[in-house]
Amino acid sequence: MKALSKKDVKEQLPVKLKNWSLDGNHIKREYKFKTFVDAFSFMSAVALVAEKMDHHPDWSNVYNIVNINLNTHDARGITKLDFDLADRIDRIFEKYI
Ligand code: H2B
Repeated sequence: MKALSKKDVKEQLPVKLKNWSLDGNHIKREYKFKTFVDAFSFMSAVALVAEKMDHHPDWSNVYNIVNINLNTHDARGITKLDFDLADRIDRIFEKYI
């Protein structure tokens, strides 16, 4: 999987992933939940999808906040896999709003 150019990422992000932004070598989004249990449940659901895709997020959780960074380590950049995983994660999040 070939890394997308910065230009391509900057063009595609606002169209395909409205709540994500480019930050250096990764795309990122912050998710806020009502409770810690919601945040952790969301992470569990994301973990199962990530494992199926064999594509894993770099993330952190503090109480009801989950921060997710995505890039493709093997490509040393951002690829379509990151866009696909981000979209799946956004769909999971909709169940928690
Ligand atoms: N996740 C991410 N985000 N980037 C990768 O390059 C990657 C991964 N590579 N998960 C996968 C696992 C690779 O290490 C295994 C061997 O398929």
